[in-house]
Amino acid sequence: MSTQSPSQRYGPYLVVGLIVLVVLLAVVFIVRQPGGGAETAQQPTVTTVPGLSGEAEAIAQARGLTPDDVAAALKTYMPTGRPDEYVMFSSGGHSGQVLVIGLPSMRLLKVIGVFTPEPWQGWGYGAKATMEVLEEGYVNGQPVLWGDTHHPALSETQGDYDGEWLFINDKANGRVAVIDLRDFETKQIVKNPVAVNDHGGAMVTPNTEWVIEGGQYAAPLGWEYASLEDYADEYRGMVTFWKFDRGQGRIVPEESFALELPPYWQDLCDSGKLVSEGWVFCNSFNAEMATGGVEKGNPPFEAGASQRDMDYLHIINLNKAVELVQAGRTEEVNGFRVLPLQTAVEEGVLYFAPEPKSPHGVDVAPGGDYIVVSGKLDPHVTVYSFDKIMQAIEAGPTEKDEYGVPILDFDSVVEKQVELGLGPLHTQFDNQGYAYTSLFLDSAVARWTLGGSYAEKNPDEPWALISKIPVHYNVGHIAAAEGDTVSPDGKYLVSLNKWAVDRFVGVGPLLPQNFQLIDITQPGEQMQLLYDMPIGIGEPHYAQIIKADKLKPWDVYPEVGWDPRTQSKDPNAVEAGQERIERRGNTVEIWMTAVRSHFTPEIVEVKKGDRVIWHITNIERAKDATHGFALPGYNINVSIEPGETVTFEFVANQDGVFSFYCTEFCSALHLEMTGYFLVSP
Ligand code: CUK
Ligand code: CUA
Repeated sequence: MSTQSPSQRYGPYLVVGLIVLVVLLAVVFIVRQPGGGAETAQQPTVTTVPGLSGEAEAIAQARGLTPDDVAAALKTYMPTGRPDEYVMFSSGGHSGQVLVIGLPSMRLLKVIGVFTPEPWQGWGYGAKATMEVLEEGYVNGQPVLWGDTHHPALSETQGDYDGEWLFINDKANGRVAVIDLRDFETKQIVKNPVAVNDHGGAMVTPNTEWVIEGGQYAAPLGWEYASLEDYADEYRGMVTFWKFDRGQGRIVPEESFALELPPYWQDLCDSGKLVSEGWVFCNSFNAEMATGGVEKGNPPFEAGASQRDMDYLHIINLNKAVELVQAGRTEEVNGFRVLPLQTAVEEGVLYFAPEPKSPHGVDVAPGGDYIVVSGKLDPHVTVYSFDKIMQAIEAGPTEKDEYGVPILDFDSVVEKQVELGLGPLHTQFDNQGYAYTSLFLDSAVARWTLGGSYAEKNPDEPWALISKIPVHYNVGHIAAAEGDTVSPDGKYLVSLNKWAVDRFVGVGPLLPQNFQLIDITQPGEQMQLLYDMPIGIGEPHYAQIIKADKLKPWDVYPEVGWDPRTQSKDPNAVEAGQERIERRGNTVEIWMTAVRSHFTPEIVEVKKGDRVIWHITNIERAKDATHGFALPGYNINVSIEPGETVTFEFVANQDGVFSFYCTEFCSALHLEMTGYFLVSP
């Protein structure tokens, strides 16, 4: 029997074991870092932050905060009651919603129900105005109650956000929604009659005359059946120009049109501005026209669509296209006007410029003079000169693609190629002559200099990479303050990261996305990461950031009895004392008011099988005095904001006793804000 104690016996093995474990853990940690493992764990280091004392110093010490950390915390801190300087409208991804976030605090202010029912706002649970909007978005009558939102677009006046409207596309189902920024509610959804899905939308022209919706995966126009063997002949790409009528606050489908394009997969688009106003730029991939079929021994799409070195930047003369449409040179697809590809080619509406293969983002510089295309599979961004494009068009291109579209000579239209790093995707701009490009594979944001007239704004060498800041991880889009307008603000940039990996407490295998706020105020190499905001609703793609004081939302609806759908007084609004229930045959109609802390009437009796039409007016004029209305068993749930009138209709097909109640904790006697809906057999 040994006389050694367990620690003496096993000590050496434990030490060796521990070392092996630490090394293994380190390897695992490094390997699982997306973007090549350049990251290292941030260990708290005990430092002293100059100028801190008392509790602040103790906190900084305990957390190992550096002076930069403390500055970052202060830069995002907004004391209670202090509103944010900027508002970011972010795509909610396949939640089908829009996220509204304050900057620099990164506080979530609202989730706007768009393509998807949203219970808190009573969006899509009976309220007629909301059901009608969602129904506009049904596809061939088939309810589609979600959307894959990608690109929000704020309305613009002379190329600057005006804070009036917001548009957003649904990639999955080829739809565009209109949100009124007076009440932050969705007013309209249009389904594209030509394409089943989209991607390069929504983008607006500088005065919001047109909302651009670019296509993605080619299909026959109207997505009618055709064999993939007839791909080149039958399948087509498209870009749609939706006419927006500001007075009505609606897209007008009858005045809108699509442009037929070759069946390359059009990706993102951007509108020209200032010198390039009237032109639109969309890039594409799969100029190879690969049709997949890995199961039949064909190259998979990812390989088939990446064989050639070049795809095509689509250069579209929108003004010319509009002239042709107005002259009646269109055909109809599902009752929607389409400008045929052949006409577009003959009349000089469409040109191509080669672009490095499988690009992703296309972004027009603030002056409208340069167009930046990101390579995705190429470490460069390719910068096209609008001037040179115009010269090349005038000189008359000699090459054509197989659909007859003129191809401009690459070298004659490119201003510069700037090498930034791996996986460049999207570009934004600031007020100091810098451009910023997300690098997906590098998990970084690159800051680089524009040349031309932008070079006067800073001392750095033009068309050069200045610095990169690591982000965590796998960045898609980036959004800078007013970063795609004619006058970007600089100051803040948000990196919309797809992966969070190790940034937050674990919440199971589905992790949040990570929005990172970056301070871009200082020139040169200094960019500072300020804040990580986990996003538990996914997956966001693009966002736009507007100066908060440009938004002029209502505090309460302008008049008691307001219909938010029409933004006018509702004929079924009712005043206090005028509440009533009327029966006409099998129809029972209720005109009800809601005010702290009661509904009037409180008891509604009907017979099984009756059709029920129910109007509720919130007669409150106090800011924030919202009431809800929930009717159990009937899937009715509405939100009635101060001044609003809501209508819902249903058939009382279940008999019994149903207690309805207010769902917003509106007052001390909120629980008493209830009533009975009695359905006799
Ligand atoms: S996006 Cu739509 S795939 Cu890069 Cu604009 Cu995310
Ligand atoms: Cu009204 Cu609670």
